[in-house]
Amino acid sequence: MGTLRLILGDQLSHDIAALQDCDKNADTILICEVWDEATYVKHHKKKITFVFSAMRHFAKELENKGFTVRYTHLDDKKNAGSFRGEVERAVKEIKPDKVITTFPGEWRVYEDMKGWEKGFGTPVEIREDDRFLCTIDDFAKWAEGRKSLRMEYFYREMRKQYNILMDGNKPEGGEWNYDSQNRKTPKGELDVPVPYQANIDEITQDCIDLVAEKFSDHFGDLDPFYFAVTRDQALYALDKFISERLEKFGDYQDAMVQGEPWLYHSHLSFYINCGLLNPLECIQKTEAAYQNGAAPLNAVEGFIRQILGWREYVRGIYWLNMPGYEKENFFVADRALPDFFWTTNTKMNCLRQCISETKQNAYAHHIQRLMIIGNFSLLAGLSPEEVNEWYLIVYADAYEWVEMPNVTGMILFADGGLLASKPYAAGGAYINKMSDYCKNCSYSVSKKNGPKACPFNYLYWDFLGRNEDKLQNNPRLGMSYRTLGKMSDEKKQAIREDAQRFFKDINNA
Ligand code: FAD
Ligand code: DLZ
Ligand code: SF4
Repeated sequence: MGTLRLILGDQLSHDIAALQDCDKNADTILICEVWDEATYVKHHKKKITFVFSAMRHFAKELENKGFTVRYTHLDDKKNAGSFRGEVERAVKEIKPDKVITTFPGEWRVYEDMKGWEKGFGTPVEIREDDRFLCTIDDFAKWAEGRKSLRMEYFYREMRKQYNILMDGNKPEGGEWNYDSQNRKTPKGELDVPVPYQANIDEITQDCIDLVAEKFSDHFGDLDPFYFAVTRDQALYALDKFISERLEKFGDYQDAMVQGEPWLYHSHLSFYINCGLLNPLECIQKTEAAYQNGAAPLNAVEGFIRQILGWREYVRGIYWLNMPGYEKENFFVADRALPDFFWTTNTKMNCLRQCISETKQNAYAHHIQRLMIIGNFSLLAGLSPEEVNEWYLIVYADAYEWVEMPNVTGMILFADGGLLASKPYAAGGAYINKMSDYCKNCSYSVSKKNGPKACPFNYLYWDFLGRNEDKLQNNPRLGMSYRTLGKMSDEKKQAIREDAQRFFKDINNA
C-alpha cells in the first residue's frame, strides 16, 4: 500500500514534484534502468554511463535519507525493459493506492503515461515539473495571438517575473541584452582553466563496465569519464564555473579554438537537465557574482539569458508544437547524414574538430553545435529527421524537449521561422573570424570556387539559390539576395557545379 513514486533519469532532484509529500513509512520510490530508454536512439556511451551512474547515486542518497527505493538495474532478470513494463510490474507486486510521477521531458513518454491509469487500473497523477521557470500553460498564454515568438521578448518577461538583473522596472545597466559584447575573437594565447573532472567511484565504474559490455556498438568514447554524478559534485562544478570561467564567459561566448573544447562555457547543461542542479539556483548564484563585483554584466547577463531565456523558451516551443514539430521540413531537405558525422573522417577541419570533440566528450559548446555542425547541416540540406536523431544521440545533455527546437527551429529553420527570424547560414569567412580552424584545413577559406575552395563558401550561395522562392522575401536576407542577384551567370554556374561535385562525393569531402 502507500503510493508508488516514479522518478525518471532526468528527474534526479530531491525536491522534484513527485517526491514533495513522500511518506518514508508508506511510499515506494521507483527508479529503473530500462532497455527502451537506453536504445530508442543509440545514445553516446558517455551519456548512458552518466545517466545510469547519476540515477544509482541518487537512489543511494534517497535510501540514506530513509526512503524506500525500488531500483531496477538494467540486467535484473525480471526487468520488463520499459517504463510502462516496470511501473506495471511494481503496481502488481506492491499494489499501491496510486502512482505519482512528474511531467516527463519527452512527448513519447507523456503519450505512454496517459494510458497507464486505464492500463493498470490504478490512479496515476502526473505532476507539473516545477523545476522549469515557465509552465507549459503560461508559455502557451504568452504565445497566444503573437505573430512572431521571439525569444528576446519572452526573456524580458521572465526577467521581470523573477526580478533577475533588474533595477526597479528597468534592466540592470540599462540594456536587456549585451550580446553585442559577447563576440570577442580569440587572439593569442587564451589561458583556459582546466574544467571540473570528477573521480570515478565504484558505482560509476560498474556503469562504465556495463555500458562497455552492452552498448559497445553505440557512438562515442567511454574513456576518460569525468562527469559529476551527484548533486554535491555538480554544485562544486557550478561554483568552479563561477569562480574560474564566468568572468570571460561573455567575451568568448562565440569563440572556437582548436584543442579547446570547453573554453569559458559552464558545462552545466548535463547537470541542469538531469536534475542535479536547479536552473534558478544557477541564475541566482551568477547574479550574486555580478552584485559582488566578481563578474561583469555582459558575462552574467549572457549566461542568465541562456538559462532564463533560451532554455525556458525552447521548452515552451517544444510543448506548444508537439506532436507535429518532429515532422517539420520547410526546405524539404532529404540528404542522408554523411558518414563523417560518425567517423569524424573529413578534410573540413572545422567539422573534424567539432565532431571529434563530440565523440570524445559527448559535449560541444553552443557555437560549435550552431555555426559549424548546424550550419553545415543547413547548407547541405540534410534530412531534419536524421539531424535530430544525431543530436539526440551524441550529446550527454540531449533530451527531445531541448534538442528538437534547437535543431528543427534554430539550425535547420525547418519550422519556417517559428523560432528564428532567419536561417543561421554562414560561409567560411565567419568561421575563420570566430575560430582558428581554417589555418589547419585542407581547403582554402579565401578561395570561393573550385576543388580547393572552402565548401562553406559555395554551399552558402548554393543554399540561398536553391531556396530563393522560400527566402527571398525575408528582410534579414535582403543584402545576401541582392549580392546573389548581382552575380554573373558564370559565377552562379560555378557555384552550382561546385556544390554538385561536393554532394556527389560528400563522404570523401
Ligand atoms: P553554456 O554556454 O555555459 O550556457 C549555459 C546554459 O544555458 C547551458 O548549460 C544550458 O542549460 C542553457 N542553454 C544555452 N543555450 C541554450 C539553448 N539554445 N537551448 C537551451 N538551453 C540553452 N542544449 C541542451 O541542453 N541539450 C541539447 O540537446 C541541446 N542541443 C542543441 C542542439 C543544437 C543544434 C544547438 C545549436 C544547441 C543545442 N543546445 C542543447 C543548446 C546549447 O548548445 C547547450 O545547452 C550548451 O552548449 C551546453 O553547454 P554549456 O552547459 O557549457 O552551456
Ligand atoms: C537518457 C536515459 C537513458 C539512457 N536511460 C534511462 C533509463 O534507463 N531510465 C530512466 O528513467 N531514464 C533514462 N534516460 C532518461 C530518459 O530518457 C528521460 O527521462 C525521458 O526521455 C524523459 O525525458
Ligand atoms: Fe571549415 Fe572552410 Fe575553414 Fe576548412 S576552410 S576549416 S572547411 S571553414
